[in-house]
Amino acid sequence: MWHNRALINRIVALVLALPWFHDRLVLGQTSASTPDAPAIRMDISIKARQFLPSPVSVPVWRPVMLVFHNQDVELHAFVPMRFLEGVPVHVDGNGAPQFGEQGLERVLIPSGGKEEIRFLPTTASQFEYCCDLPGHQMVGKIVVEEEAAEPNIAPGGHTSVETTP
Ligand SMILES: [Cu+2]
Repeated sequence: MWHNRALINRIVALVLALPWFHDRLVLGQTSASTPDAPAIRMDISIKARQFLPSPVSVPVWRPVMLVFHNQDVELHAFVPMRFLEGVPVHVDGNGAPQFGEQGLERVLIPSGGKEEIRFLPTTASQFEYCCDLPGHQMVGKIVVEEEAAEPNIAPGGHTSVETTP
């Protein structure tokens, strides 16, 4: 049974790891961001039962890669609570991701472990995530900011800018 569950999780992870342009097709949305726009990398250390730094700020409609480094001697978890519900997420690293019907629910990150979590923020807002292991009481915050200027479009790109409702 356990092996089946692990296999299902692996398959779900693969299915969710689709390119960004497909993500937008799935979500039925358009934007000015390009599929090959470089991801914005944010390194977050987990140390002494804290997520550092927190908050981190990222622009909306740009692929983001959160890289968690567990520098503690104990296991921790990244739990996105609600903010990644229904959002295609690519997870990579030596942690143990758990997916449910709403997508990524939790990633266990071992001591010394590193986990990359990639997604496309589509809403400018503030989101909290946590570690839900007993007694840890760890909360981190991600601020998705409205971009002041036009998103960067590669020279020669044909991406058209459409007004969002
Ligand atoms: Cu923890």
